[in-house]
Amino acid sequence: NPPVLISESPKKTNFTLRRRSKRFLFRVSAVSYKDFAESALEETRKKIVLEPSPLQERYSSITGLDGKTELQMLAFKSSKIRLLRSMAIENETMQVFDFAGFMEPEYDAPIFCANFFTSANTNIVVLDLNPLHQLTDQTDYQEKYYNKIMSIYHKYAETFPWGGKLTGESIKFFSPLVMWTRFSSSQEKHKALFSAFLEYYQAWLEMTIQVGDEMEPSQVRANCEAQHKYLTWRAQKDPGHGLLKRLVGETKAKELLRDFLFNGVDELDTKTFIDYFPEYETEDGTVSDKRSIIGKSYETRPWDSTGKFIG
Ligand code: BLA
Repeated sequence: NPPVLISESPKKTNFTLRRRSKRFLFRVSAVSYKDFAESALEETRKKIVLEPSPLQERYSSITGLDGKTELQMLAFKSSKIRLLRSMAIENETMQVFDFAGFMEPEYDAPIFCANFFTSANTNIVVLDLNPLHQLTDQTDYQEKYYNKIMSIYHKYAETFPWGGKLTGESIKFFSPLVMWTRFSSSQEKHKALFSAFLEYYQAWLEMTIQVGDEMEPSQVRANCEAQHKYLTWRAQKDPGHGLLKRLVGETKAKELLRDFLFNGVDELDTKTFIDYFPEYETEDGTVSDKRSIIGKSYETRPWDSTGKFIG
């Protein structure tokens, strides 16, 4: 079923800008990612029973160090979904959205991943069902989850073209369905982003409903380790860290990353970042501060239109 537009999401907001002692009033389209989260949750409740996550008691909202930035956190679980969580950050000049869904280890369904960063005029967007297992050597995983729904990607490919070079390491966490794009703000684009978000989300939700549980202990262990590797990468190297630290301070940012956003990194397995990504080990045995060893890569989309990896 096509997603329905539940609310007129991108809102009109007034902003005043001071420049050379004159005041200009701008009417710009500011997007409200809190509405994105509410719509996804509303869709979820139509299909499955959501329970509050224990994380919700500890994380609901935070005001940034500037006294003006609001961070809103939501966290749920279901019988199959280990964690469905959202963080929306807003101030006068910026909106950030990080919405993710992680399965219990008995299920191998992908990880839902929406990361939207909006500032004055630019938007950086990653929207994907991140594969739990490598698609290159698990072709049945691609067949099981992606081949049937490639039309969702094609529907938005023209509106949201490939965003250009990105951290090379990121590609292996992405699927052929990924929407990686940058664009200037407009109401039309934000409206299209809202429907893309709901459509990707509904595809994921359907997968979580259809997926059967693994009975083989070795498979459950493999799912658990794959999710832990993903969490370990993002808790250490996600591009949003710098901004999050500036907004709430280093201690709070670290707590948000390890306990809320990438919850499970300290529980699902005991392997360390260096165990998974030894190329980041420095001479004294610590993790390199570098965001990337490979560097920026993939000027163009590394999948063909059928979703085959072409590098
Ligand atoms: C930039 N965010 C980016 C970029 C990517 C992502 C690919 C482009 C820069 C790069 O190539 O690294 C997103 N990368 C991802 C995602 C995965 C990944 C989702 O590997 C998953 C595996 N973004 C957020 C949050 C903030 C944020 C919560 O999701 C802030 C709190 C900010 N992202 C942010 C900023 C940039 C960015 C400020 C631009 C700065 C930069 O490029 O370093």
